Amino acid sequence: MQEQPVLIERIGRVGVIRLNRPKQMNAFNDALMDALGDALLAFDRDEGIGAIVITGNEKVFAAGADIVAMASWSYMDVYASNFITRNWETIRQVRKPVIAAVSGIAMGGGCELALACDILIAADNARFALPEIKLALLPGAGGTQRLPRAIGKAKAMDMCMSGRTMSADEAERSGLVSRVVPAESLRDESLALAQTLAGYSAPALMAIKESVNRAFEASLTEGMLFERRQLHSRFASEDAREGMNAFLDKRPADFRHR
Ligand code: CO8
Repeated sequence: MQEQPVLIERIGRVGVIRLNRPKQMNAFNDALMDALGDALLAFDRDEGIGAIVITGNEKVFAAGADIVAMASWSYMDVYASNFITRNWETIRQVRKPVIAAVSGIAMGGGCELALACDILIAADNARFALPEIKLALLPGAGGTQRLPRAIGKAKAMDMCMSGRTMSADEAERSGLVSRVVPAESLRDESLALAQTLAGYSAPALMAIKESVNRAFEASLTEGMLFERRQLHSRFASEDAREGMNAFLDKRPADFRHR
């Protein structure tokens, strides 16, 4: 029987997606990216899910695009099929928080997928690289755009042009990852964070995600206006009423995600 390219698990209100082509170091082919996109959209539609975790195995998050598949493609193949745009960017449609839990190698498209997530937790053995230059390609799945926004031009140019590897420590110092944890506790720490988020008001988290992402698209004035209107609209939500009343009553809030 053929292996599933991603494995799906539900843990309470958390949806876990495990990249699963271990023999190919989780290299991305169409089957994997279609399955990842389907799983992300299914969890996003599911009212019983409040946060999503994408992970790999202990040794590798993902080693990037499948070079075996790409080696024979022509310009017309990738242009006509809209390579990458077609099915790699489904993650941009997801409105719930997505956490990347990265252990081991996150290279090329693997690093770019992690960069496309909202929060990136790295195990202390994680290694990040955009080595496409070594193939005479370039980081074409958002790497040249998201990396400078995350770590600034100097380090982004260095990583994209040299193809060098960045350790988990340097990645944390540089702002590429949110937190570094011991490899053996990556799963527990990621799930604990996801469970915390999933316990908060889902529409409030969506408003935060939209607002923070807007910071990369808009001027400060426009971004602030967007943020302010998001805040104002929170006052029309049942959850904000409940959150503030629960604080006043000194009891835990019971959010209904409304
Ligand atoms: N694609 C296909 N197969 C791969 C890939 C990959 N990206 N990476 C590893 N594999 C396979 C190897 O071929 C090998 O298979 P086999 O056992 O059949 O020979 C198996 O996985 C194990 O790999 P290694 O023996 O090389 O294992 P090591 O532990 O020695 O090395 C590395 C691991 C460092 C990850 C090494 O395999 C490597 O450098 N891989 C390539 C990484 C890379 O270059 N990634 C970028 C790919 S391009 C990309 O992601 C671009 C995305 C968007 C741009 C699009 C442009 C058009």
